[in-house]
Amino acid sequence: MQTDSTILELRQAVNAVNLELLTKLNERAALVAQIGARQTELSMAHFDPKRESEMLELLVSANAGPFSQGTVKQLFKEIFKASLDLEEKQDKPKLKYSRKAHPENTTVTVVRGDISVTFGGAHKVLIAGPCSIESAEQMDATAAFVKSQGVTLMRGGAYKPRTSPYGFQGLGVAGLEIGSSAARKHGLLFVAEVMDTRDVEIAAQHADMLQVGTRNAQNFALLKAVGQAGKPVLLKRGMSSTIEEWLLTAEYILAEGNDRIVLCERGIRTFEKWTRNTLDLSAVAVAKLETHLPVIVDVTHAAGRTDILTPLAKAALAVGADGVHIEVHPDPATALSDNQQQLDFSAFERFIADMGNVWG
Ligand SMILES: [Mn+2]
Repeated sequence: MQTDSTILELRQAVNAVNLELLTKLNERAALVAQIGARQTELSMAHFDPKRESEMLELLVSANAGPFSQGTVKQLFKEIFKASLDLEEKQDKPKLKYSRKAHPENTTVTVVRGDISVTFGGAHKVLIAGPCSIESAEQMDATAAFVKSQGVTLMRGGAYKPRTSPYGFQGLGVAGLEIGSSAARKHGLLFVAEVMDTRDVEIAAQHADMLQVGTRNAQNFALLKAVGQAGKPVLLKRGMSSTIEEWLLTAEYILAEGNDRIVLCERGIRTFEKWTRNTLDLSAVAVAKLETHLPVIVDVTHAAGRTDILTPLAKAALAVGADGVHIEVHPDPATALSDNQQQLDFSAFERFIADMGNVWG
């Protein structure tokens, strides 16, 4: 088909305008990038809705057509969005969690005396223990058992974030004492969740690693306090956090000067009901790519059931996780929390056998 010579000429003119627009758009982008850099220096937000609406008003009042006001707004909103993306993108290498800022893997060592475990190194790490600390007998039995299974880092909750205020809230300081003494007696390290800034100091005295749980993933005061506590942090992903929000959570702790952070994917909320949460293995792969921090997977809370933990743990390690977190209890049926999803000792032994020789 032959093209009309008038159309050809007009198209040439359009090409020329396209190139002019491109030059102008990039001129604009370069200016915006300078503004963005200055805002970052001053710790100011890039997005300013007032400024955007002023720019749009100015454009609409200057618009002589043929584009409608709505079209002009729409086009410029796209340009504003692209500019904001540019500003955010140029900040990203400056984020402390970013692999761009720190290309090598960070290893996180949890240590007390001559007992230590390292995340992100050559070996995969298994964290195991009960959901809640309930009694000295329960923790003593669990500690002896997990030690016999080759575990070095035992978990146990002294402060329990429960959906109902009438659910078991944990033993608090008494629980921390029980957990740490059981760990010490059996030569284990101890990780415990902390929920309140007021408890960080006492928790740090008893635990070798502090956990920030999924419900506190955006408790920024707690993140700052944990960042200052001088202990390694097990940082769970919020059940409704995007990957970016999760990593920015780590940034809060990093910004306090603490880079001993182990990220933990624990399943996110979706429409699915046959698992308690949906284990997001993509997030593990993305976190390993985007950050230099170790990443582990909590299979227990992701699944909410005991019969798929081995395949989930295998999948987690296959996708690049540096370890697995799992709950085990001497008598899960009588546990004061999460009694549907904790393994008993014989099921834990089967889990260890099925996983094979993967732990360091
Ligand atoms: Mn639990």
